[in-house]
Amino acid sequence: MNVHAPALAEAHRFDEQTSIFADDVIEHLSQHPKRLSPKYFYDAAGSELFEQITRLPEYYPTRTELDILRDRGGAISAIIPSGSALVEFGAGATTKVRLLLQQCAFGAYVPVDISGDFLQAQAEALRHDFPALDVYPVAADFTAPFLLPEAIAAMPKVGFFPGSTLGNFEPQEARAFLRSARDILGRGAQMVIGVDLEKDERVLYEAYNDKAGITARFNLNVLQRINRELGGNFDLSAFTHRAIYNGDHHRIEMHLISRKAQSVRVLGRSFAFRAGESIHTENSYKYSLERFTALARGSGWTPRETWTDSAGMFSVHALQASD
Ligand code: AVI
Repeated sequence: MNVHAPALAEAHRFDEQTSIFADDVIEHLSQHPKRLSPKYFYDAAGSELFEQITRLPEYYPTRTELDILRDRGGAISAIIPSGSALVEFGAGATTKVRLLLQQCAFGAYVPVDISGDFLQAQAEALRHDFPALDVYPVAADFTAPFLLPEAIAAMPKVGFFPGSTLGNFEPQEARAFLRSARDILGRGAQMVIGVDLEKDERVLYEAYNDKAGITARFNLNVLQRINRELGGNFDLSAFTHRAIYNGDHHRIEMHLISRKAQSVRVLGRSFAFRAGESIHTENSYKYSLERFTALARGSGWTPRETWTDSAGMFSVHALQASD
């Protein structure tokens, strides 16, 4: 992975993150079938489009998870030792963590995110609204090992991974993430994690094919990002959004489909597309409660409690690190 990054950085004067992005794009567009990693959706424009998605009538996960966190706040707080440090893997909108912070007596909050600027802004807002809370932001890729701040060493640890972001990991990546989180948080830790559930295919289809076309814009934005950051020449009007449910793999797949035979240049390289050819941009895995529980058990965690909404759309799990 990323073997070309130093050469690309040198030639284009890229910073480290852009070099890795460039290297991944070249590698993944050279594969058959072509693909792009979903982690590259989230530049400033992509993050804003994702916020819009979370408010769409068809996109049930965000509001359903918020309802569960709100309704089950008492039960969640009952299993969390007071004075625990809450370690959030990835720091997006603070709406969900605010619900936990309001309902449980945490002593510290540690948001972990690769985007240092964004992290500082979120940390400042939380310090302002929760003056008694110590906030220790950590700028790191939360899918790789990182060190927790020394200041929380003696506190009980609670991991927080909402939003069913786990669903965007391939099963082996999900297992690796849960194992790594277990190692980082240590013995006796707990984890609160949101997981989207399998359901009627039509509901899933509509959640990723919204009428307003925001998900399509979110998907296409990754091509815009390649154009802007890597000097690509994708014609966005020559690609179309496609999201389908793949029942065999229990996942929504997002693709960008080339409307015609065309050639696209990125960083001096040419990529040929057939009419109808896909770039596979995202998988969003949907779990049954049994499959998620088995995944957690196989990854160093013992399921403690599971909460769902009354329609069984979404689940929130409290896990305990296995000894
Ligand atoms: C962030 N993640 C859990 C979202 C999902 O539902 O898989 C990303 C997303 N993709 C399209 N719509 C939302």
